[in-house]
Amino acid sequence: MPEQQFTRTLVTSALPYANGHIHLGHIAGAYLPADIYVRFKRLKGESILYICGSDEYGVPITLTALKEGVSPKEVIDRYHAANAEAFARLGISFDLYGRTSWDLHADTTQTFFRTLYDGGYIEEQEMELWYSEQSGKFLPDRYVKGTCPKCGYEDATGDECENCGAQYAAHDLINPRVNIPGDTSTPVLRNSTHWFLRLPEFAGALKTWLDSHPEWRTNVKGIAYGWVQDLRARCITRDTDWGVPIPLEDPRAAGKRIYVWFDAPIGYVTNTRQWGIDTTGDAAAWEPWWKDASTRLIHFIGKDNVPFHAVIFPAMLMGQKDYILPDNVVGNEYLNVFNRQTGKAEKGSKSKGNMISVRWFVERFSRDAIRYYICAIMPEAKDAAFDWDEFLNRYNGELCDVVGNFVHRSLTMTVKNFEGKVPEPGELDADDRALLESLPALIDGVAESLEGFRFRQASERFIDIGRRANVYFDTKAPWTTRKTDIVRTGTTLYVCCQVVRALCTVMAPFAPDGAAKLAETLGITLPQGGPNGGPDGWNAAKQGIAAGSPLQAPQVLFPKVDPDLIAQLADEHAAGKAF
Ligand code: B3M
Ligand code: ZN
Repeated sequence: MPEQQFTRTLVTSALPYANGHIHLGHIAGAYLPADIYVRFKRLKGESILYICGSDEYGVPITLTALKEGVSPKEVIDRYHAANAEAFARLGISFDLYGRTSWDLHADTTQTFFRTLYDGGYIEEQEMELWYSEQSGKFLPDRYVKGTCPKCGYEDATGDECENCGAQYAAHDLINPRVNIPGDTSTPVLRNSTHWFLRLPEFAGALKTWLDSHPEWRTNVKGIAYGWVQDLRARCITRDTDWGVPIPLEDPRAAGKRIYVWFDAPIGYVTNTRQWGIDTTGDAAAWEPWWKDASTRLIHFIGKDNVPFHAVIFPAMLMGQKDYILPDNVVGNEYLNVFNRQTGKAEKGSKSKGNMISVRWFVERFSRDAIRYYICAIMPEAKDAAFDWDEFLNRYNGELCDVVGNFVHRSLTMTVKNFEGKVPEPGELDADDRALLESLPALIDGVAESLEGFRFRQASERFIDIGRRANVYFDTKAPWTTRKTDIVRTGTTLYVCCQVVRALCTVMAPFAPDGAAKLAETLGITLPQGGPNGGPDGWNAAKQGIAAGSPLQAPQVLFPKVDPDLIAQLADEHAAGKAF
């Protein structure tokens, strides 16, 4: 099959629920990889748009509100603002971070629903649901808890077990109990009408579409195929007043709303619409991003969101007739937490208090340090674990010692001995030529990894450029030749400046602040690109930096982290205070 030519790329990251602070697990799953990818593409000058936002409906939010005794609106306002800020501080560079509570979103969602309904893809079903007579309401999702009929997990919800993934009818739940503070009643079963998305209608098309993407990650494909083999109609409404109203003139829709997992992915569309209005004033500016076959749509998500992005949302898009489908769904595994006491990795959990929030972390470390380490251990094919010692060793030992140090000693020596300018090279020897000639391929190597969504490999290849440069620097020993052979020293440092120039570009997606500082020192601009594209600043790195170019005094790009600080913060973390 010939590779499809795309003219623009739309990247999305899963919309985090606005019911808690985002933590490093979120970042490793859906945000950092997407941001690195987007920054790379912007540098390359491709037309690219990066959309995200808060997921503001659903039971997680109303439950938080109930437990805190505040309104759902208060909850979402608080966490929307906090999370938007945390992302910004980490340099996650969305073009728009929207909200599903916007009116515009109700409009997009209702249009999706109506189109599916009119196309015959939505059916009604009368179903038995758990109901609390004490609270006088139905108990959707996590409002009822009980024992899983399949695995015996005691915190299973009404129709789904988060432990074993089983789905079952409400009456199969064992020992149901009401999960509302103050409600001590035993739930009873009652009938209610709901609306279901007829997923089996899309089985053939979904299978064909999945078959056309052999390049997807195996973990994502495995889950998606598993679902497609066993599709059932899925309930897309709930008994709640917190959600998008059902756009049907039907008395049975009273007191019910569209299910959050139906509206949430549509949030990507809403937020693209809002972005179009904000940036162009044109209410139709979003359409090519979702309806033009030359747009490449890529979803970045954590593994638990695969069924929704690789099966259900694509089916919803198919039912709209004129929408494109995702070209890739990049799903990451989980980032666990290494427990220093037990010496084992464990799942991040609120009750264990072992999670590290972004807001806590960005107060204590530079975002380049955080981004670099999380990228270096990114849970792409299997779970990874955050480990304080490893954070220290990899940041200090790789980004600081290998890249930062090479850049710093090269530029310091150059500025000192060559009047603040890139020196004129003398005759090149074999070492000089070997390093210079290897640079384009090394830059391409990083690009190839990024294009293939292999972020760990990309970061290793980036550091590898620094390693080679250090070997060269040590072999050439310019600090010695400086006293005996200034021409030779100039040649060495000229070659070093070329590597520094390449590193400046290559580091930008991973460590944007370091790259910006270095660009200032080198007197170059790294193109910002964006939705309209721009010059190819990535490959421009291969042209190097001309002899005679003025240099500013070098700054420390990556200050080392103090091991004592790590020890102290690891203790705080162990005490559950890193959130
Ligand atoms: N908010 C679930 C989650 O945070 C959900 C993702 C929505 S993406 C459309 O895992
Ligand atoms: Zn179970």
